[in-house]
Amino acid sequence: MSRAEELLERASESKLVLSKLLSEVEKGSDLGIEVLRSVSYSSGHVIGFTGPPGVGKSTVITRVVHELRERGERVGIIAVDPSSPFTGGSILGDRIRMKELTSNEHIFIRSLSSGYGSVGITAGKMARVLTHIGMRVVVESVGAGQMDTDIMRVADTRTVVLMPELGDDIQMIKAGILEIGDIYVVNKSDLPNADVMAQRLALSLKKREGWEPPVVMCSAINGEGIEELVDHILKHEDFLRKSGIFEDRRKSALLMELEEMTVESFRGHIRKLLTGKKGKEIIEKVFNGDMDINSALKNLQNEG
Ligand SMILES: Nc1nc2c(ncn2[C@@H]2O[C@H](COP(=O)(O)OP(=O)(O)OP(=O)(O)O)[C@@H](O)[C@H]2O)c(=O)[nH]1
Ligand SMILES: [Mg+2]
Repeated sequence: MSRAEELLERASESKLVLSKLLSEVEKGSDLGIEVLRSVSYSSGHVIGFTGPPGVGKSTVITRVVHELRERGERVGIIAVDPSSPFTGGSILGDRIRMKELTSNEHIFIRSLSSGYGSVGITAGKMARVLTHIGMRVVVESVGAGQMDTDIMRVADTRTVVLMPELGDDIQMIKAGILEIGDIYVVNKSDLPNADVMAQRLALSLKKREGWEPPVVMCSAINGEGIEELVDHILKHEDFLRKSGIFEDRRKSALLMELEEMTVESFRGHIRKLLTGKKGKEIIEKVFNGDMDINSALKNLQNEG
C-alpha cells in the first residue's frame, strides 16, 4: 500500500488526518498529488447548493445534512466563504452557524477561502477525496458570478435555493437561474407568498435531458420540507446514474479542469518567453511597424 493510500484509509477514521490530507491537496504538494492519483473520478455523489445571499442556503444544508445522517450516511461539507474585496478576509459566519454539525463524528466541514486559487478546481479535488472515503458531499456556493459557475460545475445535483419576495420572474430568467437547477427550493415558506412563488416557478421550469426539476417548499428554520427535499436529491442521483448523465457531467467538469490547467501552464510559459530576449525583440518589431501583431502571435505559437 502506498503512503497516500494508507493516509486515505486513516483519513476515513480521523478528521484530523483528513483535514491534513486536504491541506496537502489544496497546496498541491507531492503528497497531495499522490493522494489525488489514488482517488477515482467517478465515485460518490456531490450536491451543490446555490442561490442569492441570505436565502437560507446554510440553514437548508444544515438540515439536509442532519437528515442524511438520520438515514445513516457520512457527509462532507465544502463551504465557500465570500471574501471581502476590501480586506481579503473571509466571513466565517457560515461555519459558526454550522457548528452544531462539527461535533458529529460522521460529518466533516471544510471552509474554502475564495481568495485562494481556483475555488472550483480546489473544491472538485476535495470532493473527490471526500467521496473516496465514503462521504456524500455537499457544497455551498457563493451564489453569484463566474465563481458560482465554477463551483456548481463540481456538483452532480444542482440545487437552487430561493425565497419569497425575491422579485419577479423576469429577474430570475435574466440571472439564468431557471436553467441551472436540477432541484428548486423555495425556502422560508413560513413567510407570505411562498406558495405563489413556488407555483410560478414550477410553471416556468422545463424538462431537461429527461428530468423535470421539482420545486420543494421548505422552512429550513423549522425543519419543514427537508425530508421531501432529500428524497428528491436521492432520486436525482439515481436518475443521473441510470441515464449515464452522471458520467457525462463528471467528464465535462474534467475537460474544463484540464482546459484551465492547460491555459494556466501555457500562460506561464508565454509570459516567460515575452519577458525574455525573444519577447523584447518581438515587441520592438511590432512597435516599429516591422511586424504586425498577428504575425507576432504566429511566431509565439510556433515557440509554444
Ligand atoms: N423565516 C425564515 N428565516 C430563515 C429560514 N431559513 C433561514 N432563515 C434565516 O435567513 C438568514 C440567512 O440564512 P443563511 O442560512 O445564513 O443564508 P445563506 O443563503 O447561507 O446566506 P449567505 O451564505 O450569506 O449567502 C438567517 O437569519 C436565517 O436564520 C426559514 O426557513 N425561514
Ligand atoms: Mg451561507
